[in-house]
Amino acid sequence: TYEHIEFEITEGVAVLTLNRPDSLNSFNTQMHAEVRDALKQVKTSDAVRCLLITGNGRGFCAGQDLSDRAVDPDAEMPDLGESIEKNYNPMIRTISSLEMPVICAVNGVAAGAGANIALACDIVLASKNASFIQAFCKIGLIPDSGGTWTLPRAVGFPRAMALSLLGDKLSAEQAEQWGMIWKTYPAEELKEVALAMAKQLATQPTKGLALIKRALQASANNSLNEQLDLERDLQTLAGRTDDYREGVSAFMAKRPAQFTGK
Ligand code: T3D
Repeated sequence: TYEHIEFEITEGVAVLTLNRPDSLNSFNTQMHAEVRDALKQVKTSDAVRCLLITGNGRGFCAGQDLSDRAVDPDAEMPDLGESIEKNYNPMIRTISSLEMPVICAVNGVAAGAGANIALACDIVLASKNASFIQAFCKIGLIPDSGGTWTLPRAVGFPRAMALSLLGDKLSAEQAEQWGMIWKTYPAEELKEVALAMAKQLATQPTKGLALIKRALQASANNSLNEQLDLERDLQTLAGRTDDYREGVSAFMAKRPAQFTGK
């Protein structure tokens, strides 16, 4: 059992809930280890076909726990590159390469790495009272956890630059209008809606969804010609799945499809 997260698997959905509400679910070393362990289970378990990440309390995640970084004027500075390499980068790489949809339900403020963990997920839902803050600039740091890559792609370069340099709070509703996230919901509905979406996605052709994710991610760095080649290759793989066969049979027989994720 975990101390700083909650983790359960139900109906094909793994729900990972950050659970240090007193510090707005900021990351200390132990929470990193627990998230790493939970993500490993998600990756290796056949029972999981969708991941939902959310937080307890009034915040989603305030990034790095800065009380672990309170630097004594005489002490040696912590090596942040090491922390990124060991903790944040593997987490973002795992989330973005998981072969299933990852939903983030942003239940409150998402600051620093917390904002960018959300942006690394495939579908971001947020409560109406949530917000996103690229808080790094206010303490002399740069956006990490993939933010310098995901943010400009999500909101465009000028907005990404201003958000990163100013550290302004972006409301979830503004983020929705800009298309940075998928949808906002009243706070009391968010988790229910997110879980229902996750359970629905867990009944879908998981391999196909994973290939969709791969194709869209690759488009960021590909020319049209490269992307056409990639679509050909990934469609070849999709066409060999059991779920494609089932999807076509069910359509032709006018019956609901029973996908196995294989
Ligand atoms: O170091 C490395 O490994 C490199 C990687 C860095 C990745 C990063 O994420 S760096 C960025 C770190 N995060 C921040 O700079 C955000 C800091 N937090 C805030 O700016 C504000 O808390 C918020 C804007 C997120 C929310 O503001 P507000 O007014 O709603 O809440 P609050 O009162 O500031 O916070 C509530 C409590 O949570 C408070 O504790 P208290 O006074 O009730 O005992 C506050 O200290 C605590 N808290 C919030 N964020 C953090 C935190 N404690 C430790 N670390 C935090 N990041």
